[in-house]
Amino acid sequence: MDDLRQKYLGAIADAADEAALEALRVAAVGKKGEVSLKMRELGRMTPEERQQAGPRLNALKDEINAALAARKAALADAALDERLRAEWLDVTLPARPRRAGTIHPVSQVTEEVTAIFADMGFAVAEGPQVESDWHNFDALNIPGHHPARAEMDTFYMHRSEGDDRPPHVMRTHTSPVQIRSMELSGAPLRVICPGRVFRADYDQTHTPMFHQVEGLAIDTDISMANLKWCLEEFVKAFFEVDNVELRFRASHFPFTEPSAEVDIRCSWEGGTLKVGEGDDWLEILGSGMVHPKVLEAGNIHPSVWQGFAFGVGIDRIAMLKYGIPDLRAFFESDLRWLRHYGFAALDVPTLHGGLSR
Ligand code: 2NM
Repeated sequence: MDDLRQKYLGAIADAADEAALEALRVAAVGKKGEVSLKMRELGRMTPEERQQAGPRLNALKDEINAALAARKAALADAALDERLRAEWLDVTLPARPRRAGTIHPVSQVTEEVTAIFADMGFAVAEGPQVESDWHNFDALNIPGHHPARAEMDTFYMHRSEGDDRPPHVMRTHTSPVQIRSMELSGAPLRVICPGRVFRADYDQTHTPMFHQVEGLAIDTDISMANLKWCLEEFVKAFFEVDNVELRFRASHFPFTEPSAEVDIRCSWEGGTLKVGEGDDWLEILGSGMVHPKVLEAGNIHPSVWQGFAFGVGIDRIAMLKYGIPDLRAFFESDLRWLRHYGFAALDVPTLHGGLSR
C-alpha cells in the first residue's frame, strides 16, 4: 500500500496537464484502478485482516482524490496566470488611427459653414428631402408655367393612377426649408439651411444629388449692405484669409429682387487657389433681397419686413478649399479617396479653434 501511495502521489504532483491527471485518476481510483482492485480483495480477507486493511485503503483513496483535486486546481491557476500574462492589454493605449473612419469633406465643410453663420446668430434649420411642389416652386415665385421648373431638371415622385394632385418632388434647392422656417417662426428670422438637393443632371461638374447651404435673414431694416457684410465675413472665415474682395454681378432668380451672383477675387498660381489676391474671379454663390411674393408665401408681411437670402454649393466650395479635382469621386465611397480627403473624426470645426486645422 505504501508503494501505491508513493507511486501515485509522486505521479500526481508531476502531472503536466489535466489529461495526465485524468489518466492517473483512472489508473488509481477508477473502476478498474489499482486501489479499487485492492478494495475488491477485502472480501476475500479474514475479518481481522479486513479491519486493518479497510480503513487504510479508504484513507489512501481519499488521499489520492485530494491530491488529484489539489493538482487540478494548481494547474488551472497556472493556466489562468499564463493567459493573464499572454493576453495582457493596456486599455489606456490610444485607438489605432488606421482603423478610424474619416469625416467626408462634404460633412466637414457643412460643419464649417454652419459654425461661421451660427457665430453670426443664424439658427440651423432642416426640412424634408421629398417636398410638396408648392414649397419647392410656387412659394418661391416659380409658378407652374415658369421655365425655371423645366430648367431645374426635377425628379418627380410617383402618383397613383387617377390621383391628379401635383406630384411631390425631390427638392431642387433647400429654399423650401426657408419657406417652412418663415411659416413656423415668422419674422424676425435668421436661419441657414444645409442639406441634400436633387437635379437630374450628370456630367463632369454635376451630380444628381449635391449639397447646398442657403441662408435667410429677415428684419425691419435689412438691406443689400447687410448681405454684403455677412458674405464678406463668411468668405474671410471660410477661406481663412484676412482680406477678400467680392464682386456682385446683377443676375436673376425668381425668388429674389434684386438678385446678384457673387464672385471673389483670386489667383490660380501653380494650379492652387489663392483667395483675396490676383486677377481672376471665382463665382461662389447666388444671393439677393427676398421677393415680396416669397415673404407673403411664408406669411410674412412685405410692407413691414425685408430679407436677404443666399445659396452656396457645398460640394463646389469643398473642392475649392481642399483642392479636390473631381466632383464625381465625392459620392463613389472609394476608401482610398475617403482616407485621402477625409478629416479626423474628432477634429470638429470651430471658429475659436481655427476651422480646418
Ligand atoms: C440662391 C440665390 C438667391 C434663396 C432665397 C431663399 C428664400 F427662400 F428665402 F426665398 N432661399 N434661398 C436664394 C436666393 C438662393 O441660391 C443660389
